[in-house]
Parts: sequence; C-alpha cells; structure tokens
Amino acid sequence: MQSPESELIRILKENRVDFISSLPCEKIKALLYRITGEFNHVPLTREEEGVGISAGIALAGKRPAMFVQSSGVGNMINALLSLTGFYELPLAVFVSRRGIFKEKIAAQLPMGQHLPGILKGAGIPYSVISSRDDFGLIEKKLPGVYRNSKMHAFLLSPAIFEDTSDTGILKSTSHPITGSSKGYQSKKMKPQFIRFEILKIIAPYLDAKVVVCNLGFPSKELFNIKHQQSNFYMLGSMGMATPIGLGISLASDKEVIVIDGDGSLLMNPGSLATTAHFAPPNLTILALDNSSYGSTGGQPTLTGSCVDLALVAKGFGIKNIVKAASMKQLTDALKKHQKGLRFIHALAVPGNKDVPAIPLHYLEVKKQVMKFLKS
Ligand SMILES: Cc1ncc(C[n+]2csc(CCOP(=O)(O)OP(=O)(O)O)c2C)c(N)n1
Repeated sequence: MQSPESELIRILKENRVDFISSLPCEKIKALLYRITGEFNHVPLTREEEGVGISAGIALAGKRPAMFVQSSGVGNMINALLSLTGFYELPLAVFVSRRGIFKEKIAAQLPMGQHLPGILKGAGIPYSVISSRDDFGLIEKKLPGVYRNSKMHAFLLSPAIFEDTSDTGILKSTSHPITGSSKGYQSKKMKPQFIRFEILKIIAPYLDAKVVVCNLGFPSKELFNIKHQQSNFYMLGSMGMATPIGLGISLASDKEVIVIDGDGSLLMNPGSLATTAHFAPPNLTILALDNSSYGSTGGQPTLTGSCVDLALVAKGFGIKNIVKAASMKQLTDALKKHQKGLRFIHALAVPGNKDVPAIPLHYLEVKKQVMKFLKS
C-alpha cells in the first residue's frame, strides 16, 4: 500500500496543481519534505503571505495549493475572504489540524478545535479528512476548486500521518528546494553551536531578568537548562515573542530579554520597527538564528539564503546590534551592557536537544511571571 504522503501527492498531481506554498507543521514534516522536491514550492514566512502569492499564481492561470498548520489559518482569514473569495480565485488549503489527535501542546487546542466553526462562520467550505479512508473526499472536491474558481480547506488529522511522519529521509541535512546558504556569514561568524548550547552559554546572564522565550524547542530547552519564575514560556502564538517582550518593557522597569527565533521574527518582522520606535532601554532581543524552523523538523528559513536579521534590525532603526557565533562573542555581547535597546544576532547550527516537556501548567507560568513583575 502507498504511504499517505504518496497518495496525496498523486491526487495533487492528477489535479495538475502547479505551485504549493507552505509554512511547516511538525505533523506533516515528511509530506512537506516530499512536496518541496516534487512541486514548484514557495516557502512562506507567514501563512497570510501565501494567500497573496496563491492569488497571483491563480491570476496567471496556474493552480495553487497551500499546506499550513491550523494555527496558521488564523493568520489567513482576512486575505482568504477579501482576496481569494472576493475575487473568486481558486485555492486549495490543506490544513494540518492540531488539537484533535494525541495533542501534547495545550495552546494548539483553541484554534484546532474551533477551526470548523471559524471556517463555517467565515463561509469557507471545508472537508474533514480524519483518515486515509476520507481521501476520496479530496478526489471529489479538488477538481471543482480549479474548475469553478473556489477555495476549499481540507482539514487533515495528524492520525493520517501517524506512522509515517518520521521517515529516514528527514535525517538528511540538505534540502531540495531553498538551496544552501549564500554565505553572508564571514568565517569568523561561522555558527558553532546548536540552540541548546547557546542557551547554556547565555543562561548565567538571564538571572533575575524577565525572559520571554520563543515557542517549541527553545522554551523546552530553556526550562531544562534554567527555570526561574521570571521565564515566560510561549506555547503558541508564533511571532509574538518580541511583541510580548516589548509590551513588558514598556510597562515595567525590569530588565527584559526576548529569546526569539529566525522563523518567528520573519513571520512578524514589523515588530522590530515598533520596538525600534520605542527603543526601551530595558529590552534585549536575542535572535537565535539557526536558519531553520527547528521545532517543526528543521525546514530551512530564508536566513539561510537571503536574509541577514542583523541588517533587518538595523534597517528598522535599532541602533545597538551585535552579531555573535562563538562563546566569546556571545558572552561579550551580554556582558558589555550599556543601557539601551539591543539586538543580539546569535548564529546557531540547526538542531534540537531531546528534552522533556515543561511540566508546569501554563497558567502557573503566567502567575509566576506576574508575581515577579509585581515584586
Ligand atoms: C502561525 C503558526 N504557524 C506555524 C506554526 C508551527 N511552528 C511552531 S514552532 C515553528 C518554528 C519556529 O521556528 P523559529 O522561530 O526559527 O525557532 P526554532 O524552532 O528554529 O528555534 C513553527 C513553524 C505555529 N505554531 N504557528
């Protein structure tokens, strides 16, 4: 029997889908790996952007499709309604629907569970695909998407990919589509450490500071290296680490350190402009740049090919910017603290440390951070 990945790819090819844009979800990482090699693939920085790109593709007479996580649909709704639906353009959106099957991340529940209601309320047609037995529904609906210029969401349960989402091909570090680094990093700036090692190096400098930590592995790793009551661990809301840190730094005198990621900063880069505008003297943004969506399977981000986050921060108006890759560069960047907003671009090699989940309830985390902020 064919794998579910192969079967889906066959259906997409039979329907002559030309372009697939995606933003990763861990539950469909094997499928995404195949798709990047077998279709014209557009790696996205934010799901909403894919709606625009797909509209352009459709205007040019080609057939677009998207693969996103249920959380990402939240980022797409306005564009789906005021662009795709409004102009009657075709778009098939395949959604990795979280929060409904063996979900370990509590923050996935609200979007994942409410998704059908949200789509229904928005008048976006959808099909629930609970298992491979439902693939017939995709075969039935997909031709109409392109024939009648309609949008349709296919809500894919992680149960479909349960047995195949961790295949050997994913162990490869090369990537078939976005290509290798263009090498903006000089030799002196060659990344040496994975995220976990960088977090260990910087841990002593986090003492008694409010630390807002990016979702996924960064938070789990930080908890296992250095938990303190002033650590705010994100579980969802990708792209919000810097905005949360900015909010705290505006409303409190405490020192704040945001540990953000390249994928997350690229999802919401405008927050660097807002941060530069206010330039809170008590805020440090540490952009942990491993050129990948590390928490969802290591898919490459565009910092590995064309984007230099330090230059992005500079362009938005942040003045105090340091690039760091070695132990000395990292510790120097944290030691030499003049007052003022600073942006530390920490270069890392891709990779996660296999650490246990955070055992604290998220409301307990909130309570501890608020208590610290009040103290
Ligand atoms: C809106 C949205 N889209 C996709 C995801 C899935 N997701 C969770 S973590 C993550 C990767 C984050 O990458 P990055 O910020 O570079 O941090 P890293 O894990 O590499 O340290 C993704 C894509 C999500 N949680 N929310």
